Amino acid sequence: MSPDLINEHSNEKLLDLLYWMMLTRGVDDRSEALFKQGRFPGSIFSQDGHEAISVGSSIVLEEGDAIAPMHRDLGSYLVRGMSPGRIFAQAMGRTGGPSRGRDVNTHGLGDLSLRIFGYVSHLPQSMGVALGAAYSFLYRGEDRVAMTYFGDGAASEGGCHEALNLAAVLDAPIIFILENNRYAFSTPLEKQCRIENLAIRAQGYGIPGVTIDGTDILAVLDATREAVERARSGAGPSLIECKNLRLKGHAIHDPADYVPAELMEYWKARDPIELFRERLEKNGVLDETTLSSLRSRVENEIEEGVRWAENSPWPEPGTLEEDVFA
Ligand SMILES: Cc1ncc(C[n+]2csc(CCOP(=O)(O)OP(=O)(O)O)c2C)c(N)n1
Ligand SMILES: [Mg+2]
Repeated sequence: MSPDLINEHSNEKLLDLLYWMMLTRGVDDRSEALFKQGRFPGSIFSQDGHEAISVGSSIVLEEGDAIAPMHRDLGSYLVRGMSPGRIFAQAMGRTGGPSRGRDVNTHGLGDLSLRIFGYVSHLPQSMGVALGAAYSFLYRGEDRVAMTYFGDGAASEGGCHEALNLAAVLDAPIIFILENNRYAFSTPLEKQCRIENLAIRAQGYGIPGVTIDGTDILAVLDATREAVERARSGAGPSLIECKNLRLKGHAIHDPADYVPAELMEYWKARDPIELFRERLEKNGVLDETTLSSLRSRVENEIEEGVRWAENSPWPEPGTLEEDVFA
């Protein structure tokens, strides 16, 4: 765990990071419960174990920057301004969701007014979309950056290498966050490649690449800050590989029984939220009262979000052909 980084942040900022991770876990847990109650036709991709990555990276961005999150990046959506209510409404197929009831999946979970691209289901094609945004910033001389996410599985696809290479050649202001959670659905890393740290591939593109602990939010934030500064200064893209494990199955239907028990135990003891909570307590930043008020704040926001989503109307059948471009 990054030893000194805690001193670089105010207590307010540290508690804010904890809050966003707790909200992410809370929305994810509630989504699972709503799914089991039959109130959620959409599928749920577990976020457990990814909160430090999605929150720690997206929190570095500024208004006007663009982000192309993937299916483990609920934290990025929340941090970038998408409310829990809209996220629930999306999975419920209500008009309050970003795709206005056209899609009950996270695929349609984009909002250009927040500069969030809904992700492209075909892995890893969101990387190219984010690169397009980054290049447009460069072309127009705008002081903005783009950030995108992809998994170890997506890293084995050709589009990943095309996006990284082109970003390097263009000196595009983009940050590539690689979530190496050791599995692509049920395929373990060792069946995909013969290397342990995927960031070494950055050398092949001529860009910086680092491998960091994806359970340590301060390490994620620190690495991202450096990459964002680099991109803003005109020095081009960076690759940040965050290592972790998905603490549940790929999606709600998957019990992940192919993951060895010892491996799961090892990473469960490194739950990013628990690690950070303990660290804040040890450093005198968090006490029981503050924690319980954070918990109630999160719980209230989730309750409010569910209520808002369930009150949001279903789409009118007559609007079926709206937003269809081809
Ligand atoms: C080209 C393509 N093949 C297969 C899928 C189905 N699929 C969706 S997510 C996923 C696993 C991706 O693994 P990884 O990139 O490691 O991300 P993780 O789910 O582990 O976060 C698969 C196989 C897809 N969306 N696109
Ligand atoms: Mg993976």
